[in-house]
Amino acid sequence: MRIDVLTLFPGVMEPFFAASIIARAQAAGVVSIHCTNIRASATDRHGSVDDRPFGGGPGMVMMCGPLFDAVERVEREDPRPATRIMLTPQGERFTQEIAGELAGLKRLLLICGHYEGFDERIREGLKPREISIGDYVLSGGEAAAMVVVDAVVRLLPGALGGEQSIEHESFSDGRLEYPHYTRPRDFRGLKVPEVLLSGDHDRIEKWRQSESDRRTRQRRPDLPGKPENA
Ligand code: 9D3
Repeated sequence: MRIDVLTLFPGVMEPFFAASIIARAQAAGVVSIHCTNIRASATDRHGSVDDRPFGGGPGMVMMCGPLFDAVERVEREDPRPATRIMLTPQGERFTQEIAGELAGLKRLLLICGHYEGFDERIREGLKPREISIGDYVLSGGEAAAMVVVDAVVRLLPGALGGEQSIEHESFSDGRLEYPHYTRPRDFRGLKVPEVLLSGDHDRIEKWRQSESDRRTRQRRPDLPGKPENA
């Protein structure tokens, strides 16, 4: 998969993509991620990418020209057609299901805005899918794009290397994880549950399932949580 990110802050995003699982996935050839500064497509001598809104009002609006140019330029860099995704507060809510859908594509183009919003003709002309990561106010699309890239890349075959399969994880099966413990057995009087030290793998498995169910019911009653399929 190839992922392009259009942003005014490539320097904020690049170190994130250069770390951990995403870095390893890139080194393994599973994905390549390219950040492009929208400002490189500005046409005036000030490097403007935003302007005041027609009709008045607060804030600045991302201009059509630089963004269309940036999209057209990066799309020409690779023959695979890109699925265009714009990160906006008005988008559909990002979910694990959407992450799975995006992970099946060959090429993504993520567009991050800053300022009050995008000129509406960017929506009309580029017809991107719009995604929001939740109901809270960010100062731009960059943090949201990092969330989307992280959730998608770790689903790509080979991205997790030798680690265990994603089938066991929260949300993919609609329930939360059981509690985890490691050494020491007693930390300042806080003990590891006896069952985990018992060596009885049948009992351990049953305990983990019941803790997972209890936690899901208590904290996330909205999740499907299928204890009967466990
Ligand atoms: C203060 C400006 N807001 C008026 C109530 C509108 C607004 C414009 C631009 C709010 C946030 C932003 C910047 N946010 C994003 O670009 C963004 C975002 C978000 O804020 N929350 C959740 N998902 C996303 S994806 C992109």
